Amino acid sequence: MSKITLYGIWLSGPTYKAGLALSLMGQPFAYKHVDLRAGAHKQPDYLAINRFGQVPALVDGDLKLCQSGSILLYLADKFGKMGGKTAEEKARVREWLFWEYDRLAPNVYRARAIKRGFMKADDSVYQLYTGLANDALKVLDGALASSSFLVGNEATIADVAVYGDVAYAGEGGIDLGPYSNIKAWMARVEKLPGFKTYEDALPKQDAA
Ligand SMILES: N[C@@H](CCC(=O)N[C@@H](CS)C(=O)NCC(=O)O)C(=O)O
Repeated sequence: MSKITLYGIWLSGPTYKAGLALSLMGQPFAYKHVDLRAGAHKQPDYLAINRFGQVPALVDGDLKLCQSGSILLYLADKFGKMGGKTAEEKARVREWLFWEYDRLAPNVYRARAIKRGFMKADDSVYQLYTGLANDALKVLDGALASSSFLVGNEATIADVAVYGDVAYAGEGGIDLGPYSNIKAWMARVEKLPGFKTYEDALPKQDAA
C-alpha cells in the first residue's frame, strides 16, 4: 500500500490541520512542499491535484483531495479514528468543522497574515478580523466550559480543526488571556499522543 502524500507549506494553518491529524492518528505520510511564494500552487501540475489552487492537498492512491475539513473527514473515516463514535457525534463533528471555517479560521488566519506581513490591510480591516475572531472565541470558550473536548469524551478531528485555528491567535495579535476554557482545552490537546506544534508537524521541504 502506497503512503499518503500531503502537499502543503509548513506556515499554512490548513496544512497543519492535516499534518496534525495524521500525526495524532499515528499515520506516517510523505510530504511535498508547495512553494506559494513562487506560485507553485497555480501551476498546471499542482492544479491537477487541487483544482482550487490552494494548499493543502492529499493524495492517497488515485484519490486527490483538497479542503482541510474534507481531508480530516476522509482520514477519520479511512483510519476509523477521531471521527466520533455515534451518528450524532459524527454529525456534531461536522457542525464544528463547518462553524470553524465560517467564524473562526478566516478571522484568525487573516489577522495573522496581516501581522506577519503576508497580507496588507488597513488597521480598520485588522480590527474587523480580530473583532470577529473574538466573537467566535467567546462562543468556543462557552462550549468548552463543561466538556473536555468538543464532541464526546475524546479528541476528534473537530478538536484538530479548531486547534489549528486557535494555535495562530497569538501570531495574529489576538489575546487568549480572557479565554480560560480554551487555554485549558489547548493544554489537553497538546498532551495527546502524537501531538506536534505547527513548527514540528510539517517538514520544511519534501520528505519521503
Ligand atoms: N478552506 C481551505 C483554505 C486553504 C487556504 O486558504 N490555503 C492557503 C494557504 S494557508 C492558500 O493556499 N493560499 C493561496 C491561495 O489561495 O491562492 C482549506 O481548509 O483547505
